[in-house]
Amino acid sequence: MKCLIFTLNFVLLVIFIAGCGSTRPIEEIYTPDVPGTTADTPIIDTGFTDADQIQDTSTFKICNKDEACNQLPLEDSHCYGECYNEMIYLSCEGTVVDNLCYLLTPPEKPYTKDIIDDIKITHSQIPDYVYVGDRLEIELILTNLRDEKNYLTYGFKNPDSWEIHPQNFDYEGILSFEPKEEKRLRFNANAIKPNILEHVHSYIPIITFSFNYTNYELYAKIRFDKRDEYIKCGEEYFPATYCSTQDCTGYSNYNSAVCCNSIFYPGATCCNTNDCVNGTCIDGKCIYRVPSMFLANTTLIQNNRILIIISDFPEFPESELCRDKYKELKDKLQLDLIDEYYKTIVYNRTGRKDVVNFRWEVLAGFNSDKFITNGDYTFQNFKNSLNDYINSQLKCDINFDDYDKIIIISFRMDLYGFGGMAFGLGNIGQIQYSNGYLTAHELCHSFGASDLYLDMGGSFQYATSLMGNNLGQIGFPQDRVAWGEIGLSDVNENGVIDIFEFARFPESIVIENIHAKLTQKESLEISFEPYLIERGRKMRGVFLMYHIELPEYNQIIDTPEPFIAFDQYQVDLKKIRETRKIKVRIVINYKYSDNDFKRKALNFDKTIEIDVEDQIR
Ligand SMILES: [Ca+2]
Repeated sequence: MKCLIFTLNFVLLVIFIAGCGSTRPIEEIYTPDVPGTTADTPIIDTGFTDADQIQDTSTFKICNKDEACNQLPLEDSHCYGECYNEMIYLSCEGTVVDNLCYLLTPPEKPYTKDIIDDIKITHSQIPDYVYVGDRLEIELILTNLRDEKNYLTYGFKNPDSWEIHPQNFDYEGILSFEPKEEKRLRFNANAIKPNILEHVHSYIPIITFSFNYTNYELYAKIRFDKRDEYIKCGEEYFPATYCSTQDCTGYSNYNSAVCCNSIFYPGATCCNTNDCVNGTCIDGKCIYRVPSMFLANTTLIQNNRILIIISDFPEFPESELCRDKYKELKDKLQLDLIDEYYKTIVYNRTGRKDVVNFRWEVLAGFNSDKFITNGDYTFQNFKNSLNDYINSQLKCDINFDDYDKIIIISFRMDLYGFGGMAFGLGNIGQIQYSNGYLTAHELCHSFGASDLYLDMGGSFQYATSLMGNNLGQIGFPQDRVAWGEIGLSDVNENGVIDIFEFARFPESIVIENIHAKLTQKESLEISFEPYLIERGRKMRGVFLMYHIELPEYNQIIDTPEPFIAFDQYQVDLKKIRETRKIKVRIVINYKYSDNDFKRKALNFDKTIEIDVEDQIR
């Protein structure tokens, strides 16, 4: 029993941690005026049907080694659809400056005004680049152009990458000039912290003077010095991991980085699949499984029934709370944009337009004062309280279990400063409703995609991606990395685009390759592979939990992975070593939305006696 609790806690912990992946803090959320365009990617009916319905086999082909088929092949392994090239190298789709990939226009040195109130300002020569540890001796030359007396108030500030030591002036003051007089301000500037990675959004100055309240700036970028443990990339050196702030918070950090073709990619883990121990490299990230994230509860090839509940916004009147308001609110919620977004990325990656099938239902007009009485505005309490209210008080005919995704939107919800958050099992919380791409981003987590903006990669190669938090403000949100994570590539390298290996409307659950073995670590390990059967074919599925029992030893475990280990305190290892047999009960439940979006449940419950392999002998 203790083990069961531990396992459940572990699962909750995993779900909770993964749930933190989400969107940028609310104050940074930008609502675009125009949804990202899909006009340049027209969707054409390819007329595909499933491979097993194709009678004419004269068009079959075999995909090349680096291609994948957009149909699940028959037993003969021919592709009856189209073969898609799956060779993926990490490359820069933007401008390369300082061996860094800028997807947006790289910032240039700003113009700085050099005559302020008839005083001309020049300076001694400054190099464009210095190395950390370099010391510059800089002289400003200020010349009064007037035939009369003049003056300048002055002060200065500098970023923490530079240390400034004034030689012949104070930190602030007034400079008085005789007619045509020239004055020189001398100071030392020590480059104390490399800032070459920090010029993403603006050019960082050495020093900013304020002369009569007009800024005058000097510039040089600070390179990392050459060190053996750094990654050499072109002529630059970069650290392998980086944290630009004291506490490593914020997005100016990375824990991994690669240099591919002389371009440095912070946050990436691979240039190509050779760099990944087991997984496949997609857009700079090694992906090991599909769906990639623990949060995922369905795939895009399934029918996804989605319930949206809007609470607390005064623009939605508190009336007809049980009625589905999809038709009147779909434009406000940009639901067509979300449909179109997923149809477009699936079509662009697979050539198929018959994959995405969302059915939306919208409840609106709720007031959380009516159902939250304990001041707890966390998502979980919001959802539970809403469920009670909808069923017990309003007696609506709505069952949360009938939906693949539940999105609750209220500005009062506590999402730890985020605008939206995915919690696993298809649960999503949002504090605003008007940007469809925010919802698309959170939904993408529920299909298996991870965030790309939590480190510096989100400022460089992933800046224009949906999971890099481009919610439409920088054009059409790209599906980089995410497309591999949600099944639109061939991560398991079997020649079939992964999503077409997943069941849509399965009829039953089977398990294969069930193994039990006694290990060197004095444990009994049991593993198996679960599959779904659809029209007689073995397909993959997203299974959320496995219930495993060893009836001979009163062991009961719920685990999110089809793998479990028991130790000597849980089972009699000696006895098992003698008999080489173990009875295992495996229970798997699988729920999905059927062809007509009705909830269907499959249940697998079998007790099997299996042979135990002994690794010690
Ligand atoms: Ca595959």
